[in-house]
Amino acid sequence: MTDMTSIEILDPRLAELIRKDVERQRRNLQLIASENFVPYAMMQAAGSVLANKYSEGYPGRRYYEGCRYVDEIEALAIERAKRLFGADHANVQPHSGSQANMAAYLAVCEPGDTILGMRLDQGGHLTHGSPVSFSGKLFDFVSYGVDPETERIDMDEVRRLARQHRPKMIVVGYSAYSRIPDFAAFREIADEVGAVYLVDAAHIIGLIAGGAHPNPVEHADIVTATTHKALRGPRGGLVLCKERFAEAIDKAVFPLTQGGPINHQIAGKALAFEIASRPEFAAYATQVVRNAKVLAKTVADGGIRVVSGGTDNHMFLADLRQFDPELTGKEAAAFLDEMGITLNRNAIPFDPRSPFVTSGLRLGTPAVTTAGMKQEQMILVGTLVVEMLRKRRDPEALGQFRGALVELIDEFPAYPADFPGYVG
Ligand code: DSN
Repeated sequence: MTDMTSIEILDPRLAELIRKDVERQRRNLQLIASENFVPYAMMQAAGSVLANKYSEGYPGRRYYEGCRYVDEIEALAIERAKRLFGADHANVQPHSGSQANMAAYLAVCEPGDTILGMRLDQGGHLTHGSPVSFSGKLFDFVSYGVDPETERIDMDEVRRLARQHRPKMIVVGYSAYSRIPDFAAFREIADEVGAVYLVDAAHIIGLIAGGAHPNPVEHADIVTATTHKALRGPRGGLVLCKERFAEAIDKAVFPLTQGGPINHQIAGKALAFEIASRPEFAAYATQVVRNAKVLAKTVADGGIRVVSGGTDNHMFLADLRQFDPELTGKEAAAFLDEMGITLNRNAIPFDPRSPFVTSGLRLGTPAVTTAGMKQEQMILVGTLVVEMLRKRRDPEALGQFRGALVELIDEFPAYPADFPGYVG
């Protein structure tokens, strides 16, 4: 029989590091817009013996024997994803959002083809053409951005660039943009220039699942996503597409860009889609957006400018320049983490500082909403963010803020106090 010794006995050092991280997740307020707390059942599915199985191929068409049950599990995940998002076709094998994007590009484009996407420094993602990513190395990316006044996507620029460059693909969907893209207008532009229309919904897929954000599936040819952000599933990727792209997408995931599927993660995805189809999840997604709106307003009322004036989704960017011209995003994020509020520095549109330093912070509400916080708590959180930064050299004030934060965190813990951070 296999070794059934627990991790505490087998590798106490590793067990302790996991315990330390669950403690960190419990003790700090988690405002990173792309993070969340997975439920216990997700750890059971994603930590299961399905990790043992090799199954290159797709349900019913594998290169290994013994795939009866992983076939059923993957088929279940596919069926649930299609139903949840109203998609013709789903591929649940991408190991990550980046892998999903790679497969989507290579399903449609040849190396060297032109793709139109959002500038990384205005909200796009590394895989939308950054020169240090495969995307920028393999494809000729042309980038659109936001209007400097409104800080919303400049659709005139998108149209102009699309007409000028006739891209093979247009990419919509962002890591740091708090407004709802005009999915129908992008469809028109893609049709006008004959481009394939891809939405990278990694950040918003959980909101879409819960009906708290418009669904791009009806407009786009291909939608890529991750399953571990607001969707609260296992770390992994997903591709949804119209039937006419199904074969190309499947071939681009396997065998073009990946080998064996990660079956325990696919089981977790099946579970995430099931949970996300329930009314409780719709209430959660709605609350995530409500919380983000209140948090953004509180931060703005406190004197920190919010990019584009607010948010329609789960996150927003705070511009520190007027609040304190000396304070960089890097310093502010490190200081807040020390104080017990974890978020990330982020470039703001037209940021004069480097992407490593930045003038902004990104704040998101998926994790704190999972912990049970509502608008009332967001007012306190926003006030603490602003006042901790304002009084960052006043130890007495900071002591009081820390006290209020600890009280809040104790009232809304991410996990029970005795939970070691793994299934046991
Ligand atoms: N790295 C993720 C984020 O934090 O937005 C996107 O993939």
